[in-house]
Formats: sequence, C-alpha cells, structure tokens
Amino acid sequence: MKRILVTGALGQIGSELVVKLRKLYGEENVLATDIREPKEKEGLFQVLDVTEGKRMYELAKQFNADSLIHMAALLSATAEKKPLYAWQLNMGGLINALEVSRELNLQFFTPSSIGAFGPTTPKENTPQDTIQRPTTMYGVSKVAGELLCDYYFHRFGVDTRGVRFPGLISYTTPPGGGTTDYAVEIYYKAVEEGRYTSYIAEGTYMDMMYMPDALQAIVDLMEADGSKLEHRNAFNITAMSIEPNQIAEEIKKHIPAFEMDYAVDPVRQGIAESWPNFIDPSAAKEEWGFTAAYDLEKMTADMIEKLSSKLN
Ligand code: AKB
Repeated sequence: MKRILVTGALGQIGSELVVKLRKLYGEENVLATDIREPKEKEGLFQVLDVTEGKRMYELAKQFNADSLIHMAALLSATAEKKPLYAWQLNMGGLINALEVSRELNLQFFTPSSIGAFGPTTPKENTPQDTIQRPTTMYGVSKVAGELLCDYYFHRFGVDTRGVRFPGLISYTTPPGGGTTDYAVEIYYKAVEEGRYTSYIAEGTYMDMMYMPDALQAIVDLMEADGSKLEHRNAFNITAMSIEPNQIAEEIKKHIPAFEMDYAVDPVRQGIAESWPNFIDPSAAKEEWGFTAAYDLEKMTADMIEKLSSKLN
C-alpha cells in the first residue's frame, strides 16, 4: 500500500490527482499539501511552502510517506513575469523534494512540460531525446529539473519518474498563469457567454490532453516496472495537437451560436511559437504503455456537458 505526500495539491492537477489517489490507495494514505489552506478541508491536509525543506522532510517523515508527488511550480506565463521567483520556487522546491526523497527513500514523481523545448527543437513529431534550448524561465527550470531528476536516480538511486505534460484541459480547477490556459478558458466562456476572445493566434498548434488521461498517466508511470524504464524522467506524452479554431469548430457542434475572435497576447504567443507543434510519445508507449482515451471530439463533449451542469 502506498503512502503518498502531494505538494501543490490545490492546483489544477493536484486537486484532481488527490481525489484519484485517495480512491485508489485509501483516504488515509494520501497527504495533500499546499502553500495555502483549502476553502473546504477534505481529507488529510497540511500547509507546506515547498521552499522550506525542513518542514517538507518533517511532514513526510511523520506521515511515514513512501512516495512524493511534487506538483508545486509556477507556470510559463507567470514565470515570465517573475523570472527570479520562478527559479527560486521551481528549482528550490524541486531540490528540496528530491533531497527529502533521497533521505527517506521515497518514490518520486514530478512533471516536466512541452515548455522544456525551444525554438531550435524539431517542431513536428518532436523526439523524446532532442535539442532543448528553451527561451523562457519556465523552460529553463524544466530542463534543469529533468536533469536533476536523472541525476538523483543515477547518483543516489532515488526512484525518480516524470512526464512532459502538454497543455491540460479540465473543468474542476482552472489553471493559472500558463500559455495553454486558453484551451480551458474557451470552454468556460463558451458555456457562460457563448463567445471567446483568444489570446493565442489561429493556426498555432500545441499539444493538449484531457485531465483524466493526465492523471492516469501519473498513476501508470508510478506503478510501472522500474526495470523497464529506460528514460524514467520527462517522457513525452500527448493526446492531441490542436489550434484555437479547431476547438471553436468542435464547440460549435454543441453550441452552434458560439463565436470566437482574436486579441493576440504577444508574450504568450511568443512562448507558444517557441514550443513544438506535436511531440512524439512513442518512448512512453513502449516503456510503460502510455495511452490517451480522449481526443478533441470526446473531450469537448465531456467538457461542455460537465461545465453546463456546473455553471448553469
Ligand atoms: C503552461 O502553459 O505553462 C503549462 C505547460 C504546457 O506546461 N500548461
């Protein structure tokens, strides 16, 4: 039975991941942590600022954790606004989490991102192992993080694992400060107002994935036979490569009057253009059987249905 400590548990991924982990491994075996108190307290929760390594160690030890899932980080657009803080939080939190995992012999997971790629990376079918020269602070911290996770495995034998997430789409907790957030906002606005102004330009392709597939990927990789993992960290995973107009067209099948226009934000557009159009997830498929159940059509139907009952 697992005993899992999750950081960043109130964030877009963390809030749904904790629910899934509690269903799988039992309420009492998942300790959710975040820098702020939750609005409603459900299950075990402790306030934790991930830059405080000693507190992270004490919480993990008291809880008798055997796994640490480290989600706390700033996303790409916010990191561009606060680059120094992004470095301190993303790298400071990660090194603390890796140290705690080394000291307490914990299995470890942390996400990297398509943001770990840059303008000189091959844009189409981006290979698992390729050029990584990102031009954002988020990307710099993600590449450094990927290397650090590999280092802790090779140097200290910590069972580190991770994926490169694409943009994640969900209806439960909105993302904050990402470049791919438009692909979530568009559904909220479609249901609430019947229209959306996209800050990402038409024709800008990025990888995306529906949250249930992302959560399943975390569980599957954590459960995978470690001896079969050649890469361990930073596996490319994706479910679809899409651009704003394709989402709009799919939404129109459910909300025919939906309208979209564009007011492109140069910062986030620049970040999006520095990222791949679609990444190749074949290493994840081969080494631990990654699959995605949702494509654009299936995801859109589910998003509209769930948001319609949540917002109306
Ligand atoms: C972001 O847009 O910053 C994130 C990501 C792709 O890592 N969603």
